[in-house]
Amino acid sequence: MKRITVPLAAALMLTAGTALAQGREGTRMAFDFYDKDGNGVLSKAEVKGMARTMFTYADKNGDGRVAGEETLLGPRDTDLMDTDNSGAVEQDEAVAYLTDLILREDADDDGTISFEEYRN
Ligand SMILES: [Ca+2]
Ligand SMILES: [Ca+2]
Ligand SMILES: [Ca+2]
Repeated sequence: MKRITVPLAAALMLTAGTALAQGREGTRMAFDFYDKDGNGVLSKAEVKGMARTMFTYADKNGDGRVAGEETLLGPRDTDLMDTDNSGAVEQDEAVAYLTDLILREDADDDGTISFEEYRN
């Protein structure tokens, strides 16, 4: 299978509709991309890297905040993630929220996300 080397496609697949988007092959490519050490599971650090990439692509004007027309998961991003009530989602808020969200898929509670957990 072709391996994708640019983060853009993987990040777009994620931001287009969260980790569930684009079918099994797209999910597999995204998973492999973020599994930086290639051990077949996503550690918390790798999940954080994924969350940071999602934030970077969501922040289209590069001002360090996701606000207005920009969106990570949907129009309610700010309600969900704006823990300091600044009216925007900053990177630390997005990374904390998304990391929690993804790590919630850790069905066997081993602290890492396997591909089977990730695609569910
Ligand atoms: Ca890994
Ligand atoms: Ca922005
Ligand atoms: Ca905020």
